[in-house]
Amino acid sequence: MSYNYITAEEAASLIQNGQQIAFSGFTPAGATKVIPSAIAKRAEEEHAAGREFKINAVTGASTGDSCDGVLSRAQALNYRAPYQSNADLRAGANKNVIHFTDLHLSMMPQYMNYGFLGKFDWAIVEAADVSDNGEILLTTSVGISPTGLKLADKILIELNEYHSKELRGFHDIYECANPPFRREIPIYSAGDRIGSEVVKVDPKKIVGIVRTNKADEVKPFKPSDPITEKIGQNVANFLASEMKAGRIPSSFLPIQSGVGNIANAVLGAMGNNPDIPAFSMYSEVLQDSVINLIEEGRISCASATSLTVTPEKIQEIYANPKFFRERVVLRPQEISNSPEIARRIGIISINTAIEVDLSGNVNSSHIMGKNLMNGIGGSGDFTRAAYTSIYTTPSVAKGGCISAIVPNVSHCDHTEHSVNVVVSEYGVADLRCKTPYERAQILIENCAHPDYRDMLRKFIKDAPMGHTPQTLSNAYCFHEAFITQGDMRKAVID
Ligand code: 0RQ
Repeated sequence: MSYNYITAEEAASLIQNGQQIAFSGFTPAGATKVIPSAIAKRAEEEHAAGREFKINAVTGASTGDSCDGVLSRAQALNYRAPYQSNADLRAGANKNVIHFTDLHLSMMPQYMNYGFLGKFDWAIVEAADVSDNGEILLTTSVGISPTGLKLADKILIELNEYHSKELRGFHDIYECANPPFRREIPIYSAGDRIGSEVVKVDPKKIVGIVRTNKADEVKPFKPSDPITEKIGQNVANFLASEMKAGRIPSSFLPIQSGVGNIANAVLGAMGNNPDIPAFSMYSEVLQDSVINLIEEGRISCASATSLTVTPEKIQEIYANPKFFRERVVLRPQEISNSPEIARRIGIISINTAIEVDLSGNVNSSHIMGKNLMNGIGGSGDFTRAAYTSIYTTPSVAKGGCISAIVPNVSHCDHTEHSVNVVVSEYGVADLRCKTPYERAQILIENCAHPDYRDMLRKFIKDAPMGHTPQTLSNAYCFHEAFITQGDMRKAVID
């Protein structure tokens, strides 16, 4: 079949007010760039002419500025799920002008399949290649693309020549059957392949292809600072000691690691630790540090749904595709983040907390109980199913005015029942199988900043006897002090 090659503006002109679109992208990796920008421009023109124009956008996770940023600034988003990390989208969500829901990433494909999100008018997906018979070679992420391509009435493709056709063989596309017909997902180790290299669609659904040549908008990391480095070392030393104690087998266990500077520092420290053998990753995002460790032989293989690497790193991969194809598998997020597989293969999950309370509950997503930061992302998919779940956090934020260890979290994403270990620059709180009073004490003495330890000790000491140390009238005294006086150190515990 011969396709209709069109401009981004022609593609945008096909989109109608109120339509729902499944976009590719999991982080800026594999996100569409030119069609969303053209949709944003169209929205501005429609608004200037006094007409309504907003879309509902569902993606794998966050995207790049040329998708989430432009659409938010053009006030072109009505609904958006399941994760974001863009300042303009965040501002819209926190004013409730963009209706945003924060969802477990592994659940997205099935929420789409079951109809929980309604009908999909379009799938707009970045591809490295499209064959005449409708075989789509995805680029640097898989995310929700196979499900979007299957469910949407019509498809628009950004055919991005920046990405190498050598990506063929990196992807492993597999879709689960719907209950009650679903069987186990037959993955028994991180590198197993069970699906196909491409997504197959009815070519008649592809109404247009837009040619582009653009790198993913992945930003380089900030140089690591002493605090993130210390957190990384604390995690690596803890894992080495777990192996020594026989709680991690000598072959080690697969690692899941979140995104950002702390995750980068943790993987760097694990790579440098001589007591940790080469290990595998069963994760959602692969950052630059993973590519370095694969090249050094410290990571044996890595499974994820996105290759969130800088342009410099992706060129290293494209220069040596055979080497990386044997060591990297990109899966749909339903599979990369599957709790079934995480529990089976015994992953060690490492994610970042905004705050942790004295029971061990974790807030990963909201500031002062109300404003969305980014979202939970895949942290919940892995935490609940992990062999050992770890949360990292600097002990304080905003120059010491905010303690990351608080009497009660202002929003709860991961409960004390799922959180095993907390790590700050001061040390490691191993909460496994501890009582509520023991957990509180270990968190204060091992992870809290010294400026806050006496206040937290007083919270425990003054609490009336019960199974869990708690005084409801003081529960949010740290947060109240920050909101009213700009500093949690001014909290009064009475
Ligand atoms: O604010 O940007 O204004 O300086 O939060 O904090 O320390 O730079 O760390 O970039 O790794 O982000 C949890 C948000 C941490 C992130 C979170 C402020 C702090 C700073 C960023 P500024 P840092 P990071 C992977 C799996 C989601 C859960 C997860 C995240 C800004 O890691 O979104 O891991 N995780 N998912 O000052 C007020 C506090 C604060 C605070 C930090 N207690 N109160 N502000 N900050 N703690 C994601 C995917 O699945 C794709």
